[in-house]
Amino acid sequence: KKSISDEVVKAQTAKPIEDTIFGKIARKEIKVDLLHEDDQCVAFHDVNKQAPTHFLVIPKEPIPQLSACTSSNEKLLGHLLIVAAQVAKKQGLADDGYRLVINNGRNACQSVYHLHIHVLGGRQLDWPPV
Ligand code: D5M
Repeated sequence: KKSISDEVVKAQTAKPIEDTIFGKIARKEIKVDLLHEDDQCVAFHDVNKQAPTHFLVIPKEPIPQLSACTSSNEKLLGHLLIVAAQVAKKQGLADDGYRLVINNGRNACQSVYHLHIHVLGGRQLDWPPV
């Protein structure tokens, strides 16, 4: 059993960003069907799907948004793209194509402030995105 002081320390050091729904998914506090998991990221279906196949790739590290990234995140960002392509292939999207989207900030309608890459496919997508 953890002591109270451990819990207090944990509460005092918790960053708000770690409390997004995606933080909880990344830490396995909320169980979702994972399409992929490794030491750096997880992928899972979007609950509000905008295409026949629509999944998200998120880092385990709770980075709020793309614009918060620095060159220290270069390797991780590259990894997320590679994983997106690998999962897209596994989902059968490789032949017909698919789209990656990162919504960054208010104008882009970012709603969850934990970095995520949308991967959409399984239908003809319009351009430009509305
Ligand atoms: O997109 C955030 C996306 O996250 C949006 O398409 C819904 C999705 N979402 C929200 N909660 C969940 C859970 N619990 N599982 C799966 N998908 C979820 P944004 O780019 O921030 O607008």
